Amino acid sequence: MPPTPGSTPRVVDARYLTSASSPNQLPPPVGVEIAFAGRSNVGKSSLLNALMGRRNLARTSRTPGCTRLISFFEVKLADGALIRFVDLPGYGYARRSKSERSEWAGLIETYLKDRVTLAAVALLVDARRGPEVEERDLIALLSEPAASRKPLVLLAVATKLDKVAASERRPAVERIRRDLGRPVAGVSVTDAERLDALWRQLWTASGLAPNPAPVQR
Ligand SMILES: Nc1nc2c(ncn2[C@@H]2O[C@H](COP(=O)(O)OP(=O)(O)O)[C@@H](O)[C@H]2O)c(=O)[nH]1
Ligand SMILES: [Mg+2]
Repeated sequence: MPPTPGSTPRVVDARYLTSASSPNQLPPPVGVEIAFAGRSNVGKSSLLNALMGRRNLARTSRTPGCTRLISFFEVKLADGALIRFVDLPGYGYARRSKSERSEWAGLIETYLKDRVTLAAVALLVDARRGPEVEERDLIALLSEPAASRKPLVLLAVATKLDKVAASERRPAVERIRRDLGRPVAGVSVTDAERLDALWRQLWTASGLAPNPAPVQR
């Protein structure tokens, strides 16, 4: 049955495709990609696992900054559509050497500026911490005109909302929204309803949802 407008996409399969540590290792650009960005430990891998309905496909780690690769996952939806989820390396490694930081910046910037299949970027921000300079830098980078790709959807996501007291959740998300000047989806890996809402937004942003609702670019 074709999906109905407003419904949540159902994941029927998810698999790891490949990882790249330099631009020449990126897989051929095929289909539609949604990238997930955020500082180390913000909850990227956990969110990817939750959205893909897989416990440990995107490896989660308690050691911040141990992922220096761009990893690609292929997600198959019930209507047969394929979406690639892309786990970007976390930023905010103060302890890294300068050359390592510039290698990282080169890879991530090349990907974000040139990738023709990139439809949307989910920018993750810890709900308790709010955006800092790295998040602003990333938004500025994504706002620059890009030569080879279409304009993309930027979705801000406030993570680990369960760690904020229930009465503080709405104000915390609202603060981040005001700070970034764009809509923010609050999520927690333990909150299925919020995860579904985010999935619907990502699906719309991918351009694969039926009669997509307008999304702010
Ligand atoms: N309470 C809570 N903890 C979370 C949530 N998401 C991630 N975490 C924890 O935060 C830590 C870092 O998560 P991870 O997904 O590895 O972050 P990454 O470095 O951004 O990939 C891990 O200990 C996770 O269990 C969440 O929604 N709620
Ligand atoms: Mg991770």
